[in-house]
Amino acid sequence: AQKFDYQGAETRWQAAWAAADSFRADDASPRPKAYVLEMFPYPSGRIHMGHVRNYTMGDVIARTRRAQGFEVLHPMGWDAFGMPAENAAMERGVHPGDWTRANIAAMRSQLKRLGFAFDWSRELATCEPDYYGQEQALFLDLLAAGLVYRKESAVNWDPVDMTVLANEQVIDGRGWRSGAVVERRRLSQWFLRITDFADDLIAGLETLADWPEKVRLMQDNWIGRSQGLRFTFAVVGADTSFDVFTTRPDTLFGASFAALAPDHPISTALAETTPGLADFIAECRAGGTATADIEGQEKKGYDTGLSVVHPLDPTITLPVFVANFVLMDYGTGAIFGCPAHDQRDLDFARKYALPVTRVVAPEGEADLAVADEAYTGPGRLVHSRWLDGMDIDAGKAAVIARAQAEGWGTAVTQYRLRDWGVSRQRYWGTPIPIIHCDGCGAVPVPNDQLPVVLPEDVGFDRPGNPLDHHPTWKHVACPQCGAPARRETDTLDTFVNSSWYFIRFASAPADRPFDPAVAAQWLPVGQYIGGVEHAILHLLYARFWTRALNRIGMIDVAEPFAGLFTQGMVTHETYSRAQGEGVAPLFFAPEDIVRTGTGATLKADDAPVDVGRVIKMSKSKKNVVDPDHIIATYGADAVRWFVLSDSPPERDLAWSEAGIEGAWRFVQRVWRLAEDAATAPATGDDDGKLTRSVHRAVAAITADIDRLQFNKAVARLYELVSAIEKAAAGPGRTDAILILLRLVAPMAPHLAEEAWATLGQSGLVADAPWPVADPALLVDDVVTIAIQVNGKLKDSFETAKGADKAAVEAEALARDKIVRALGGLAPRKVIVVPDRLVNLVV
Ligand code: ANZ
Ligand code: ZN
Repeated sequence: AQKFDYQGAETRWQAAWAAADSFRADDASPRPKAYVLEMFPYPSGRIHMGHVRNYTMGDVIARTRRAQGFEVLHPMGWDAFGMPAENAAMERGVHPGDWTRANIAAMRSQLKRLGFAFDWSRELATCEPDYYGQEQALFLDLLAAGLVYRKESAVNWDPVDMTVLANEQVIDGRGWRSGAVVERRRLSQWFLRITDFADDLIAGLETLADWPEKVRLMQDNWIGRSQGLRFTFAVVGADTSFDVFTTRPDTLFGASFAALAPDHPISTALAETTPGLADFIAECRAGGTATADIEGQEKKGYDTGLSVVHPLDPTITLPVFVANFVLMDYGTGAIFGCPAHDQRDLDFARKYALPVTRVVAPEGEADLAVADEAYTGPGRLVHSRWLDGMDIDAGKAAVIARAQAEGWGTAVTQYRLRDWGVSRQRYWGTPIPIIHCDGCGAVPVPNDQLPVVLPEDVGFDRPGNPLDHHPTWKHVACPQCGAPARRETDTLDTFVNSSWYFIRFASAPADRPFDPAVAAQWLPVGQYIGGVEHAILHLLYARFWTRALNRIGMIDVAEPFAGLFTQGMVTHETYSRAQGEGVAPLFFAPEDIVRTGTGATLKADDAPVDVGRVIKMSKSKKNVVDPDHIIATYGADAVRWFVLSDSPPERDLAWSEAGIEGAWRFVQRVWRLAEDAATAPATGDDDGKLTRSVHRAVAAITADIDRLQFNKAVARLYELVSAIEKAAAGPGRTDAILILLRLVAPMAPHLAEEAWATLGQSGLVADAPWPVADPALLVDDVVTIAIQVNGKLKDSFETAKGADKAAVEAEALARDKIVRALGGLAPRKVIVVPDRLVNLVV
């Protein structure tokens, strides 16, 4: 027998699908619609195994749904703006656009080699004006609806590179590129009012039954709704007061100080006359804005000398500090500190020798001493006068009730979620379509002047934003008064690009962002698949964006993704050699290694290397396997098969040579079955046992794919292949193989097409309907029912054990042989012995 010629098959069938336009989604189709989407890739240069795994899963669903009669939308595109393109420009002098477009071309051809059933006619790249121009239109729609605003806010400023850094680009308080100590600066920036949707975004999680529980929880925590009390502290001996926000009003009798944010108006005012405080505030401003940075810092404060009155007992006063761990843009920018029950407060209290009073005691604990860990668990209130004995919730309610009754505080709901700052001081992004005029202020670019196109002629030899340095681009006339004005040179956060691409895939007219009627036919996305690293920001922003468009009447869905699946990573062992104390080990790529039982050697020198842990594939550890190389060696189908087979899709998949070889062997086995069947004469009889195995496989595999349990489906296909191999050659076996091919087609489509054609089937297996299991053949226990006419055996048939008498009788009477035997007479009497026989008396 011939080996399966995967290279020939890949070329042949990819061309056939393209020629037939098999995977184009037709908006006008009367079939029910299914939208299957994988998170679109960043065009970094080459696809990696994580992409292969992600897109293979989506492809199995898309192809299966298509076979099941759905009109499937399965698009692909490029999340093409972002920093790496600018880094390439700075490091290698290539234009971000050229770099990005070359990467897209390379990755597109890699994806095509894998035979994914994408509707390439809908391909989009976010860096092209036809996409980002429509994004600008949407931005202006949201601005008109009051969902966009401009305000001053703190950013991380790199004083050497003269640029704003994202929180991730600040490492230990220093710029990732320059190494300079980062400063906090205030800049005017654009914000989207995501906080307006905080409650909706929480409530919406309830409707997302097909999302992982874990992701819903992460979103809920990120939005971070907390109930608390906002109350006023009166400053002793002055006509001033300030508000604090607390989620723990129950601990008020444990208060030992109050603290203000360095940027709090009272701090700023005091600093004018207190040089020491001014210095302290300046020190606080150095350092990043990320919460992690702030939490990691040593807690420091400056005693203002002021004190405030305790609201529950006017005889108690508390000192007021300015503290580095109090943030201006959370709550009210001021707190009361309760060291026994808050770790930050405890660290602070120890440093400044403030009292530490325990006010919550766990049930049955007598020792109330506080060491260096704050107690945040449940318990009953102590040292709290009239609150003593209450549990935490009762205590909170009691203090809130008293505050409201006495008029010094109110219950409030607070969110951790902040409005979404979308301004980036970068070139390679969507230009914010605003023009600044000295007379008119910030003026939206009129719709007929969109898109605001990025200039191509920019340089990266100077620090800062190239749009800002461009000699002419930003100088325009004000659309309102005609006076000389300046374009906004900030671009939008790339998360904006990925917040609506799935809508543009569904509908992409040239003259507007999307056609609502067409988009409505496809949305919400039925199944979205991607990495869990996007569980918070991307998904939250896309949910917000969809809700915002819904609120302004542009789209009819509130949630963009009905089903979500987060797949595990692809991992590989590492190979390294130690290079001595204090020096990082030297890592080697898998293709340079020979595995020797439990160890490994380097091909170059035959000497051993250390085999390390199985971890996520990464360039730095060199444990990456290049998809191109694997496709060339084993074929696209073997790669697809392997990424589906070895572990549950939500878990990590350890890449192994043995695994991909096993996948390759499976492809050959299926091919051999088909080839043999095509050449062997069709003799023998139908095999009832094989038919039952086939139908059971059909039912089980259909259910597995529905639940995205691809590894289980794969395991059942192995079983089915074994069952077919054991069965005698003949028409029954050939039928079984044809069903096998339809089941295998979503996973190994080239193999399935080639075998389908070899078996003389007309048309594409991609166009063949999904097999449907006969429920009668699925039951576990099957009995043979003998049919007698006047006591003489005439026929028999198989049916489910315990089958209904009437059904058994009907089946018996309908059989060809019996109809003939009865010669048109109706039996006088029918005797049914359950699970055994039907006797017809004529
Ligand atoms: C007193 C208290 C006692 C607090 C206690 C906690 C424990 P979440 O749950 O994250 O909303 N806080 C309030 N505003 C702050 C700000 N601007 N910067 C830093 N911390 C601030 O956190 C709410 C708690 O964080 C509040 O409750 C407040 O400290 C602190 F045993 O008030 B708490
Ligand atoms: Zn003007």
